[in-house]
Amino acid sequence: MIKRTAEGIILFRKPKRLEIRVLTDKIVNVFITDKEEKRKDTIAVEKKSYPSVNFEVKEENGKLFISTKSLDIEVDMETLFITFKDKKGNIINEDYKEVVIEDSEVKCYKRLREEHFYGFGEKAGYLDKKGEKLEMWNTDEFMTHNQTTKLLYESYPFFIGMNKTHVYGIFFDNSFRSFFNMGEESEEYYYFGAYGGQMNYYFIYGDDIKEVVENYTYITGRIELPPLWALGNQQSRYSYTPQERVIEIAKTFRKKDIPCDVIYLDIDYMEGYRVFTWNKETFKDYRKMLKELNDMGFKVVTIVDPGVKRDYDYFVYREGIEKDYFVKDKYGITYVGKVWPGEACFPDFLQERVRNWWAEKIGNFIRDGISGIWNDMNEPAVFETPTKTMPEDNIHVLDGERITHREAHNLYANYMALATKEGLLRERPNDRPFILSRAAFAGIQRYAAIWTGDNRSIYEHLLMMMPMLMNIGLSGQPFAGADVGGFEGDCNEELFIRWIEAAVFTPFLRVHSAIGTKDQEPWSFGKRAEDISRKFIKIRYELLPYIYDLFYEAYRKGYPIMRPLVFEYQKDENTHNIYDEFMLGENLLVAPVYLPSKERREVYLPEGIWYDYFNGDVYEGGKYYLVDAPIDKIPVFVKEGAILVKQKPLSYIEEEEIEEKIVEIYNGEKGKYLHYEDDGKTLNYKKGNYNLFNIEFDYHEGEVNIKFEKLHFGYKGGAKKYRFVLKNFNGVRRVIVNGREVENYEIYIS
Ligand code: MIG
Repeated sequence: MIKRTAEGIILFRKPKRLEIRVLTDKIVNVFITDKEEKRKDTIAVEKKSYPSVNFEVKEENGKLFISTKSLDIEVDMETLFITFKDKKGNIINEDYKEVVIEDSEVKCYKRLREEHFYGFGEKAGYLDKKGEKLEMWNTDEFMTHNQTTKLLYESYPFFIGMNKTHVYGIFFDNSFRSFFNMGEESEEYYYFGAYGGQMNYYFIYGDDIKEVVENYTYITGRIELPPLWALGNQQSRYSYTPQERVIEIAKTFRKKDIPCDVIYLDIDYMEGYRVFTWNKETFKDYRKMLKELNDMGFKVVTIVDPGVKRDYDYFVYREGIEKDYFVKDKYGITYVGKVWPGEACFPDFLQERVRNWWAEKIGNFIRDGISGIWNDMNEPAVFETPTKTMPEDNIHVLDGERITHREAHNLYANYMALATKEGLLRERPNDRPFILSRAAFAGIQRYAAIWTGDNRSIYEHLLMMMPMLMNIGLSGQPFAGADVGGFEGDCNEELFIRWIEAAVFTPFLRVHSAIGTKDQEPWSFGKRAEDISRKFIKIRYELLPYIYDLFYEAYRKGYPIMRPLVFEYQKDENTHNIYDEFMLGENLLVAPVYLPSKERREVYLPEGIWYDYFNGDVYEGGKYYLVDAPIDKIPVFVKEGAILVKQKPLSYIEEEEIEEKIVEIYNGEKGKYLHYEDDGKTLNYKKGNYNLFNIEFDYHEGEVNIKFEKLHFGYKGGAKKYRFVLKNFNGVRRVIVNGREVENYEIYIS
């Protein structure tokens, strides 16, 4: 029996029921069950309803056909096999075996079609996951991560399948421990599934990888614009203490003229690791410290863990017990697990009333001058247990329904981040909230930036940072970074230099290191490392407008900021598993040195002409080069026709209003670029208080023709002057800006 619904169809084939919803021409939701249950969307799914889409339904020879403008979907009414075809009749993706639906396992098989697989969020290993076996279960893995490490802190049950003819994504919206076998078991099929929950997935088609990511983030949401300071250089360690040490670090940045915007306070600022308290001895005058830091232009981000110390004299615990805010064990008794404060209880952030309580705590706590919150241990991690977390049969309450930790585990961090975001907004309703989270589930980008957890000061982890951040970016989370210099272990001079050279081109830039390790400030390794760090951090600050434009693009379209070459050059097979080069937007290609004692490295440049960012050397793409990279150089290339917007490097982002921006135009036939600008801190951009400029040029017969137009002008406090700089052009006779020949290539904004 078939029932047509507003969004699609429901097909009954006892005992199974298949629901297909057409959400857009290219996005289809598939839900199969054998129970009288409704489809459950997790917090990953942002949209609750979709504008209606035209589609046709037809039944013929035991098959059901659904067609949209871009897809033909065929369902075999006997087996419920689904085939997705393009409009030319070519198969994009098809089921291989019947879907398995059991209480303890759901599983969906798809035929392998020579795909490369990307996405899967925070995973060890290289870029392409073809032939691999993966799982999703947020885990505090403190052993050194290596290629065989299966579980890390975050879970994104999303992947992209790409072959010569098609590209699509599958988002499996199931929060239970999930698994993905991408051709490890068979050459004919792959499968994905979970140990519980529903078979509820989204098939996401696109003309290219870009469109697949855009469509995936149409479902799971996109970042909001972060405060600009969060794009600056950030310094952390476990832990800066006492407060005098924090001030000393801050002053040293200013004294040494190394740009820095943020200082992090790790767990030792607290009194006995009690959240929302300050250590009475080491942070006696924390208000004064916060003020001093703020006066010096530093933002302060404090760590807040979920575990609340079990201590009747401690207000947070008392309130939590009195109001019944904590996660329960299977008998309904408040669960106690060991974390930093010793025995602790865990707020059940899945409940709205608990989030409200937490939000109030956060709001009060930041009042004295804290700008952002760092969520750690939110897998949630629990010490002295074989599973590293709480029992799977613990009980949470979600939307009035009791669910087990098995289902809640991977969602815990997103709900905690949501509560934290509400807290920040409660205290400062018009400021952009900043949260840094270790654990995550798909959709985390709507609430928090992430970092990749406890890496180690080894070259392998400098390398691993690249594919990991790129796959996280392809999984809808563009705002991500790794601990620069490595967390565990002692960093050394050369490794630190190589790491910072690469990291300044990643979306989130923060140095962090573990307790007991060697100092890891930019000046801790001698003058050479200090000078090189300064130089590269300043390069990032110069590129700030360009980087911010990428955040704007991520906000609008969900594109990764740091992206693999395949994202831009999908047709070029050489790019399909390049994991040791990356792009910052579409214009910059970065090829870090990630091995010791190397003064040169192999670089692949895709089609087109490329210019060395530092000295303008010209390279013809489509080839491999051996590029010189002495210790103070990282190979970075600019694409022909690129437009880069820059500004002078400040020592912190809010140091002064930027009066002048520099528009660098790189030789090429033509180029086009969107430049975005707003106040960088408030939510006023959502009310139209921003500027959007279209910058374009073409070049022929010695004539550079530049067009600079206001697409939107709603923010008066932006740069007053744009200065154009031509890079790598030869034989220019005339430069025309907005129809007028000019000598000094400038534009004044009014
Ligand atoms: O069990 O707060 O990943 O960044 O410095 C270790 C102390 C707890 C783990 C985090 C790390 C942080 C550390 N935390």
